[in-house]
Amino acid sequence: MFCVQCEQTTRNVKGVAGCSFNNGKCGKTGEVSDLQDMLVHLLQAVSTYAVAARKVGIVDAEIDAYVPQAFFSTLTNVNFDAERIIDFSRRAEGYRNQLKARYAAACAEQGITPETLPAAAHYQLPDAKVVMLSDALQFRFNLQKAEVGEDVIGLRLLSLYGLKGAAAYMEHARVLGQTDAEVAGKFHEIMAWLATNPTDVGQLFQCSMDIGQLNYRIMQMLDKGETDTFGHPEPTRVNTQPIKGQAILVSGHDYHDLELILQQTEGRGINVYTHGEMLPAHAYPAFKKYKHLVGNYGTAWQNQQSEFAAFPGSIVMTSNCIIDPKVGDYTARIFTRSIVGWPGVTHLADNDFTPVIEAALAQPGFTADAEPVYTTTGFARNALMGAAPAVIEQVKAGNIKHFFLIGGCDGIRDERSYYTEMAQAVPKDSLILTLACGKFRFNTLEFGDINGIPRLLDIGQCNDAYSAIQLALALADAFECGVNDLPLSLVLSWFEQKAIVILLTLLSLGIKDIRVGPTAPGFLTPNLVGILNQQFGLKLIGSVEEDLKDMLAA
Ligand code: SF4
Ligand code: SF3
Repeated sequence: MFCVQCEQTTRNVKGVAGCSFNNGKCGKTGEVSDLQDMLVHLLQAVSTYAVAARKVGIVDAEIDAYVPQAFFSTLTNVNFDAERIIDFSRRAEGYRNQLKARYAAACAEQGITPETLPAAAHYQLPDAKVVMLSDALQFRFNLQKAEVGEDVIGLRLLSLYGLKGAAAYMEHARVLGQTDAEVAGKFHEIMAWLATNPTDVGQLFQCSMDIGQLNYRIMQMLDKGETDTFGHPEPTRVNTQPIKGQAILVSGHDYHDLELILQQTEGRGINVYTHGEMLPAHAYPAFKKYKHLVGNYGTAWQNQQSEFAAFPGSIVMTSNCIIDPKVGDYTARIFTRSIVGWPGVTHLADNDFTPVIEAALAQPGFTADAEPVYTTTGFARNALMGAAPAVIEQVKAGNIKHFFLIGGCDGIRDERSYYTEMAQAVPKDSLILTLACGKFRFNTLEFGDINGIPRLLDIGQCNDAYSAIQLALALADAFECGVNDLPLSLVLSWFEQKAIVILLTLLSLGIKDIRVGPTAPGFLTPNLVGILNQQFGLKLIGSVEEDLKDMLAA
């Protein structure tokens, strides 16, 4: 195996080695990793045919939806089940064959000579897993390192991993009814182009910016899907402590699944809790009507093995991030949905959550109410825009002097305490905006307010970076300056590919001087990090004191 896509990738004394041998740091086996490389190869073949097919008028919405969905299964901490990855590959091969035949027929009908597509687009999936695994060796993404150099490999991976993040958001948007044939066409073009193993550094760099721009459109679609379906989030206080009674915990990013679970548990005497990135659900009007949605339990993904073990009910993983449930011995009461998979864990392929309800009822539940501890969420686009005039007034009066966006993913490294320390160290006349799961390190601390405006404003999930961008644009408009001229500092934490694509989106919008940590992405060479620093002022986090001085002086 070779995998270097996430922040916890294997490092040695010489630097980043990437995960190799038999197991990744995340628990992904070498077998699953190689099969995922094969799946990506097949999905690129589908996209190659989808691009050709579009030129003769064939656009297939089902295939357009499938490719990003299956690609999503290869993100960090999403699917660890070899058999499911093989199933995704078989279906991909079926779609490729279908497109191939339809393309040939359309060319014949229109009197067009079919394009000669690269050999990779014709790959035949073998029957036996052992042959798949030996084939997969030729699909590793660092194979040509000696030939093309590590910067080219790094830029290819920046695009591939960024596109994985965009694919995940496409799937989240699709679940809420938001699809766009043009976006899908652009996605296929990039997939197909990356399959040609490009070597031009300028073109590769431009590709990563194109992915950033594409993802901006996708986040806009997702925002529309969420707000059209569930209403606009309103600032909402959420209890983070247990309530007496039987319980279901819903994790991941998929609000549609949460809604189904709430509908199917209504009147059953079961309390439903959000976990991790599901927290902002409490702020949507559509969810407020469910009285049995009682609170948020647990913190960020990396703590799930102890937190789920202690949860006396059943658990549903609607999307990333799952880690080994055997460690906490809760395999029998955790369930996966959609692209998520773990061998031996029950996967719910349809919308019937009866097994989850039965598993919850078989558990003791919480025996008493705990003393409530609250956090507040729901400062997404609409609420921020509503608050903007008051914020602008306070800025003009000199009471708010700086904005910090402390956003991104959490993870295991001790260095991540930087983000808590930063939130605590920023001057009292500044506002802190948060999004994604990194906030769980400090979102129950008391930050107070500035003349009624809370100093800590949680925007929502990682994809709600879209709302943060809208606020920045509105402030820039109000102060008649560019976003880079605002007293706004972005301090991001990354873990996996969704964070990579959000970073690409911010860079593609021309946003400069972003700080990112806890480490540089392992697939970027020091040379590439240097180029990003030169072009965008992108910096790695350092000490809280020095970074703060620098940000406030800017
Ligand atoms: Fe390693 Fe991360 Fe890849 Fe898992 S996802 S194998 S930890 S680089
Ligand atoms: Fe990322 Fe798993 Fe936290 Fe959506 S998805 S934020 S880590």
